[in-house]
Amino acid sequence: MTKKIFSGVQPTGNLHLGNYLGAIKNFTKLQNDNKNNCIFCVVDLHSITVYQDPKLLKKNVRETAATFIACGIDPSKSIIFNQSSVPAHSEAAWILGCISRMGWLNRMTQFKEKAGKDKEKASIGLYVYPILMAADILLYDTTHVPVGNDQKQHLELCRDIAQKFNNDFDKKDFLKVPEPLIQENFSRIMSLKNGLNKMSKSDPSDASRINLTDTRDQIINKIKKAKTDNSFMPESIIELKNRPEINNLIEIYSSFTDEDLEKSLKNLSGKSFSDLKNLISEILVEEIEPIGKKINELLKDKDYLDNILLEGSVKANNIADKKVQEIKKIIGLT
Ligand code: AQP
Repeated sequence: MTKKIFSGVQPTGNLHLGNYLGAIKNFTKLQNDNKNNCIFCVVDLHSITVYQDPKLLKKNVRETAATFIACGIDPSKSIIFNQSSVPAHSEAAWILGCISRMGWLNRMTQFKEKAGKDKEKASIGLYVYPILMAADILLYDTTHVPVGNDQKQHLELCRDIAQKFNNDFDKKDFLKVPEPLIQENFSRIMSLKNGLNKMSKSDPSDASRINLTDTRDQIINKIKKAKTDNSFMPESIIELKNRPEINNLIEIYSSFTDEDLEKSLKNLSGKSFSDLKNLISEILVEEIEPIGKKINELLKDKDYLDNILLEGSVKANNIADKKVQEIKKIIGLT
C-alpha cells in the first residue's frame, strides 16, 4: 500500500537531537522506502503562536529546509514547502475549527505546558494550534504522520476532527483518518540538564540540547556535562525508574544503536557513566557533525533553498487547494 506521509517542523531555530531522533531521521527512512509519497512542511504559521523575531523568521525557515535536506530528504523525491505559502492551510483550519469542540482542545497537555501558569496571557493561536495541525495533515489525504511522542495527543485530536467532519456531512472516508508513526525505543528525548523536561529549541540553556549544528567539541562538552546521578549503571529497566537523566542517556544510546533498552542495558553492564558518555559522544560526532556541516554549506546558497521551497509550495498548493475547494463544497460554501 502506498503510504501518504505528512509531517512538519517549526522554524524556531536550534533544531536539536530530539527533533532529529523523534521526527526527521524517520522522515528520511520513510522517504527512502520508494512506496511512500512524502510531504515535509516548515510550519511557520505554527511557530508564530509564540512571538518570533520577524528578522529571524525567514532565516529560520531556510535553516529548517536546509536541515531537512542535510538529514537526507531529497527534494526530487519529497515535497518540501513552507506552510504560509499555501493558503489552504489557514482556510481549512478555520473550517475545521468550527467542527472542533472546546472540550477537546481543553484536554491538550502541550497547551497547558507551553502556556504555563498564566494561561490568560497565552495567544489564541497557541490554543487552537492543534486544529491548524489537523488541517495540515487532512488536506493531503495523509495516511501516516511521523511525529515525536509529544505530538501523539494532537494526532488523536486530528483523527477526531476528521471523523466528526465525515459524520456531520455524511461523507464516509472523505477526510482520511491518519495513523501516527512514533518511535518505539524511546518516548521523548529529554533535556541534558533536567531529565524531566523535554529537549526543546526554546530552552534558554544551550547546554540542555545537542543542536544539529553543534561542532565536535560542543557535542563532546555537552555530553560530558550532561547530568547523571551518584548511583551505578542500572542493570534492568526497573532500575531506571525515577532516574530520568540516566534513562534519557540510555535511550539516546539505544536509539542510535537500534537496540531495545534491555539489550542496551546488557551491553552497558559494568560500564561507568563516563564510558556511556564517551560512547554517546562518539556516535553523535559520527552522525550529527556531518549533518551540521551540510546545513552550514546549504545555508550559503539562499537562492537554492528558496527555490526548493517555491517548487514545493507549487506542488503542495495543487493538492491542498483542490481539497479545500471540495471541503467548501461539502459544507455548502460554494
Ligand atoms: N524532545 C523531543 N523528543 C522527541 N521528539 C521531539 N520533537 C520535538 N522535540 C522532541 C519532535 O520534533 C518534531 C518537530 O517539532 P516542532 O519543531 O514542530 O515543535 P516542538 O515539538 O514544539 O519542538 P520543540 O523543540 O520543543 O520546539 P519549541 O521549543 O519551539 O516549542 C515533532 O514531531 C516533535 O514531536
